[in-house]
Amino acid sequence: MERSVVLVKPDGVQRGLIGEVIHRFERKGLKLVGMKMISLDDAILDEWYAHHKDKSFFPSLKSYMKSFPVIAMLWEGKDSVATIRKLIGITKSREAEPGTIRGDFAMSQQYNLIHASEDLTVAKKEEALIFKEDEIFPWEKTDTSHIYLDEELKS
Ligand code: 3AN
Repeated sequence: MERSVVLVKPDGVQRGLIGEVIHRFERKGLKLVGMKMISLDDAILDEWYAHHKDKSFFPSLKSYMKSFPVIAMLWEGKDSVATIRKLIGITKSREAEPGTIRGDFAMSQQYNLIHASEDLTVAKKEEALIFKEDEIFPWEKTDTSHIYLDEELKS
């Protein structure tokens, strides 16, 4: 099963949307296998947003991400990386589809509430940056057979 890293960013924490995010992912059938509040620092952010380091918004993005703590979560599920990207919506929140988290709750391109790993390679890198091995919990979710067909679990 894939694991995806999700951050409720400083604006999501300030706006009281931590529970809303968890609620949506839980109802979808995803499994929460790690969660903590952390303050991001330059070392993590330079690595995290390395692909944006030459963009004009990079300094502002970094100071925003450091401004308040974030909630980091690890969500597990079949094809969870792509599925979660659909649930969060596109970067420019005011144009994000209604029904997505950004589409329903945000207006900004920078203050867009939530981060989710872009692909599986990035997800693995982000997981290693944030979570120690003993912070990841491979618990058994007993309703799994009601969420997936047996064949889906095998493939
Ligand atoms: P996403 O979070 O949708 O994967 P990325 O990876 O393109 O988007 O950008 C990372 C973060 O950088 C965004 N979540 C947003 O906070 C910020 N960002 C992206 N584009 C801009 C922009 N044009 N102006 C300001 N901030 C931006």
